[in-house]
Amino acid sequence: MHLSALTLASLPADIHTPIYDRRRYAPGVVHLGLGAFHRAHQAMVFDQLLSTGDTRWGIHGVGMTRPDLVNQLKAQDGLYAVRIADGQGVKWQVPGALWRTSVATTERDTVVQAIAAPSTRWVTLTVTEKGYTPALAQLLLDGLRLRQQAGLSGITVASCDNLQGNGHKLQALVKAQISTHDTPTQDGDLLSWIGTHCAFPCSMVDRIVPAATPEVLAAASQALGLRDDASLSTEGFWEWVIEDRFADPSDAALLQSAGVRVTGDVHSYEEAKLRMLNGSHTAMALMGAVTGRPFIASCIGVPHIREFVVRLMGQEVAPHLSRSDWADYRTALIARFGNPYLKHSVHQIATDSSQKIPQRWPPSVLGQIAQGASFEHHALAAAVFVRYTLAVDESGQAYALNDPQAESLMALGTAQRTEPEACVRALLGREDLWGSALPQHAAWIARVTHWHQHILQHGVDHAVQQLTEA
Ligand code: CS2
Repeated sequence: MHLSALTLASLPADIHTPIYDRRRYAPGVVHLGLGAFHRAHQAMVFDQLLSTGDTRWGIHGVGMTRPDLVNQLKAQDGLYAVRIADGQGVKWQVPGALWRTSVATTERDTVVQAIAAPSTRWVTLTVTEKGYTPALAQLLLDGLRLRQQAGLSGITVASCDNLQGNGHKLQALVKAQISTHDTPTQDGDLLSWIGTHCAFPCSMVDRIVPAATPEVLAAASQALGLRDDASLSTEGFWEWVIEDRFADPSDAALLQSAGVRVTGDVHSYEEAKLRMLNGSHTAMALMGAVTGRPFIASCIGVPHIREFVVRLMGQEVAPHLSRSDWADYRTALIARFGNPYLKHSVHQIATDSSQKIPQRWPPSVLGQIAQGASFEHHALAAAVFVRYTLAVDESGQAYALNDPQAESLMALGTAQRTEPEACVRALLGREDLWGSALPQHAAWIARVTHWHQHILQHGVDHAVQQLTEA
């Protein structure tokens, strides 16, 4: 038997389950990008708010393209179990905030209507770095225009993707879309209505939530006594820092009561998280992919990789952060990376590296350059990225490059077997990855070339050892 509204009551007593009525009210939140992360992060915050008796936080979850997860969740009435596990212990919880589900590609009108529904107060987004397209902006605009025409209230539109200034980026995308597509009068009206009534706060979200593995699904059915095809595994740690900018200002206090940090300064949290957590993640993921280590925990468990990550953060990232408690943050991160319950696949994190690297590495490298300081760790990481584009690991196992730029990266990357230097130059010349300054920087290119040669000759581990023993 599956987990569902009908079987919920049969769960063991120690599993935390929703205590509120999930059928009587319309959702107040439309979430775009219904994946693992949202279900183990914001959906659990909204679950907590619903538990207080505030019925406005039910979610209409929208899968952007693939129907499989949405179908599984539909079959389970939007219910799924989350294993929260780390050094502090293991517990299971079934959040109940997901009330409706749709797929944007096949049910676009339903999604537009959901954004325009009178009960909707928030739209949250985790559509990944590559999801910020004109099509996304148009989807939002179609919903917002209906709200404006119906004389409804404005809403909070909160981007929760790993992008610096994510709220500003989303707002700019929506504005640009209005100017390109609407007629001048409509255009001005809608633009000023959005400006006056809607809010696009920046936000930083953090919780490690790997894609579920068969092991997690098996553990779920063991713990629940029911089959759950949508279960997830995560850590105890979570953080949501959001800019104090809401369509309904009273949401600030509510979110705070559920453990969310509401602040005027999201920026310092964003930059620390993107460059320390995500920057190290990308470096380890690429190292793991090339050396054949499957999980982040297997990488951080190797002393020289651990030392590499500690130094990358302390020597090259931290000096440019406005967050002063970075040393504690780093200690916590190292422990989180080592969480043995999180089988966080390096290939999952290496997915879309071309979209992730720009936020994660170049700001620190440029900061080091400006101070005349060393950027060896980032240079080595960049060299591993070049090696990664060969799509075969050091023991000869092929892997797929899952990236919107896969074709062009592999076309450039293949040349490293015969013309390694030209290949490094070509890959480092791409402004879409490195920005406009780094491709011109001779010392940067020279150091990446150095480490790349070392890697081709002696392997990634040897290079990392040499750097960390220096
Ligand atoms: C990871 C993130 O896949 C990735 O790119 O770096 O998903 C990371 O696990 C989260 O941002 C943690 O909050």
